This record gives sequence, structure tokens and C-alpha cells, in this order.
Amino acid sequence: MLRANHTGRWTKPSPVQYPHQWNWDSGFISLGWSTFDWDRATLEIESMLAAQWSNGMVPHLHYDPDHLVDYFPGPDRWPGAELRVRHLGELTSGISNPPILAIAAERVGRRQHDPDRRTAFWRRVLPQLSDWIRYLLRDRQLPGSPLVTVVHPWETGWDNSPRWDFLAAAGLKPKRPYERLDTRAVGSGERPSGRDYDAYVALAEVISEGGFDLAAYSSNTPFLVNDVLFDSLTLGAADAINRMASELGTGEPFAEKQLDDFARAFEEVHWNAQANEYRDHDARAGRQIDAPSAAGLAALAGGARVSAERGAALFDAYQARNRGLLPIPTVPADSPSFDPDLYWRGPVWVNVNWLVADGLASLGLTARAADLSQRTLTAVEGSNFAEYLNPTDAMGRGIRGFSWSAALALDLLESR
Ligand code: 9WN
Repeated sequence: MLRANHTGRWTKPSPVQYPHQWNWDSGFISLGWSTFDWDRATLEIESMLAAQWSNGMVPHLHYDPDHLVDYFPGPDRWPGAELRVRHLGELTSGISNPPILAIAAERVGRRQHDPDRRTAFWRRVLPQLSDWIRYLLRDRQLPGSPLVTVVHPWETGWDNSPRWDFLAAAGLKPKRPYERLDTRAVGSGERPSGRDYDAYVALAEVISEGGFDLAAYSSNTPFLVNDVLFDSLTLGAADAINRMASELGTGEPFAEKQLDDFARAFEEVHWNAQANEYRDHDARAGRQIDAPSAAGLAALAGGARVSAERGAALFDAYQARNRGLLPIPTVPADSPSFDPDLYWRGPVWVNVNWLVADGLASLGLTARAADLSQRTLTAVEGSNFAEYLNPTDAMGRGIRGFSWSAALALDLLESR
């Protein structure tokens, strides 16, 4: 599957529907490659880094110039992005993605048994990965908080999650007309609504008009969010970078105090002691977002400093809300927003299961992690590598031949 989706430079997410390179997809995909073709794994990461901006941001989308007509929105929806790339000529979006790529770079390196090749790879990618995390920890702050301000649902990777419904409710309309292409290969009942898309496109306009500078547009946007998963993965990325740097004998880019402050803010802002769960935070309104999802559970991966006791309680409580269903529905089945077919509003996504299993394993909750991995593998096996699965019938939904479903199955097989 990965070979079939490889373009020569990188792996596209699927044969049709997603013809470019996506940032967090490439992180997950590189883990799959590293189980059988290490050079392709490093190429995946380095191709993504070739799209980096001068300010350090690694965009969520790296366009393939030969396939611009096959995807909406194209680079013309991010005017000015073409001037901000380090390598002029690269075409990108104007927002970022959860920094799983840095976490993957460490793991891909560890799968290389020749220490010289491993350290040569880390030496090549570490400066760029560090610049990206520095950007997130410097240019994405609102006054008074060290946490990362996420500025678009596409940036979170969970596009139409009920966590972001307040955005669609704000009723943004784009200035320029547009035509969606995403419902040609996938039924509209499995894709975001027209109202969601209006908001996505309008928000891209706000961000581009603000020169991609948070301080310039923060008063003009309804969407300024601290995403629980993005924050945890940022901390995890900084930890991974520090470990790689210390093995290379170079100074650690991120000071312990800075990461401690971030972890403390994470706990203060994201933990909800009444509900006993981690939640997202609407930074504009100054309150937590009351929309249950699996994101708080996925945040056990990354760098959130959670005790094993709490991790087990979070997992068991989520399972109890979804008894009899394929784990892990992205929205719990008892929530009014749950829809088993609709994208990020209920279906099971392999990357979310992988994150939860990884988080459980890192807390020493190995039996739960192994059970989740096994059930995920069985579901992937029967689904023709579907993009997502319906948790009630375990059947595939969305596009088939989805790269991260295949890549993470390989990684789960290799890690057990
Ligand atoms: C918008 C590529 C990406 C994933 C996201 C998923 C979907 C894009 C889209 O596909 O988003 O970025 O067009 O729907 O939501 O998580 O990275 O696989």
C-alpha cells in the first residue's frame, strides 16, 4: 500500500482524494516505512521538512505541483505562503499540524541499527525540527499562556470534530466562491458539512490576510484554541528533540524549566476535575470546550505528564461509554454529536488508536495497550486500509488504501 501511494518524493495519504503531502500523515507514514525500508522513512520526513517556512513553521500541506487541480483548497487559497518558504518554489498551506513528525524522527532513528547512519539522520533533521517547535512555542502564544494557539481545524487534523462546532456556529462566509472536490470519491454523509467548509475556507482567508501572523489577526478570528492533543504532542516533540540532541552530544534545545512550565499550564488549562477528563480550551472565550471526544485520551501519547492511575481511569471510563463497539470511537457513543459514519464525529481512526495504545504502553499499562493494538489490527485487516471505520459495524468508511492505516498497522505489528 505504501509503495503504491509513493510519488517518488513522498507518500500521498491515498490513491485519490489526497494527492499532496500532509505533515502529520508523513509522521505516521514514516513509522511504517521504517519497518521495512529505512531510507524511504527518512525521505518521508526530509521531504516534509523541505516545505518549512523561514520562521520555522512546517506547514500542514505540501503541494504536489503536478496535482493542483485534484484537490481543494490549492495554494491560491493561502496567498503569501509561497514567499515564506525556505526553498522558493515549494508550495504549501499557511497553517501547521500536530508535530508527530519530530516524535517519529526519533523512533525512525532508533529502528536503524547502524549508529553512524542513525546519528547522521538525526544531525540532518534536528535543526529543522527544533526550529519548528521553537516557532510553536514562540509565535503561537497568546499573552499569559505558554500553550500553543491552534488557528484552524485543519491544523488539529480532526477537522469537523464536535470540539470545533462553535466555529461553524459563528457563521463565517468566505469572500471568494469555491467548489468542493472532496465529495466526488467519498459520500457527503462521511464528510464535513457545507457550513463547516464555509468556515474552513473563510478562516484561511482571515489567516492569509493577517500575513500568517497570530498577533495581526487574533482579534479578527473566532478560532483560537489550545487543542489538548496538539499541546501534548508539542511537549512530546520537544522531549524527543532533547533526547536526540543529548545523544548527539549537542546542547538540548529546550530548557527543562520551559517544558515544566508548559506541562504545568497543560494541567491547569486542560484538566477538568469535575468531569475527570482532559478537554480543549477556547482561548478567545477563556473557557474549556465542553464536547467529549477521544482527544484527551490520545493526549496520553506525547508529553502530557499523566500518572498511570489516571491514564487507566481515563481509558476505562471511555471504554465504558462505548461498550460493545470497536475501540476507540473519536466521539463517545453516548454523546448527542456521535455519528458512526461522519469523519471525526464518531468513526474509529487508526492513528487515534495508535496514539492511545502508545500512551497506555508508555504508562506501563501494557495489557490494555496490547488488547487495543490487537483489536485495531484485526479491524484494519478487514477494511482494505480504510481511512476510518464505523465503530458499530467495524466496516470501513471514507477513502480506501489510506497510507497511515497501513503504516501504523506495520508499526503495531513490529512493536508487539
Ligand atoms: C484537510 C490527509 C488529511 C488528514 C486529516 C484529515 C483530512 C484534509 C481534508 O485528510 O484533512 O487537511 O481534505 O479533509 O482530516 O487529519 O491529515 O490525510
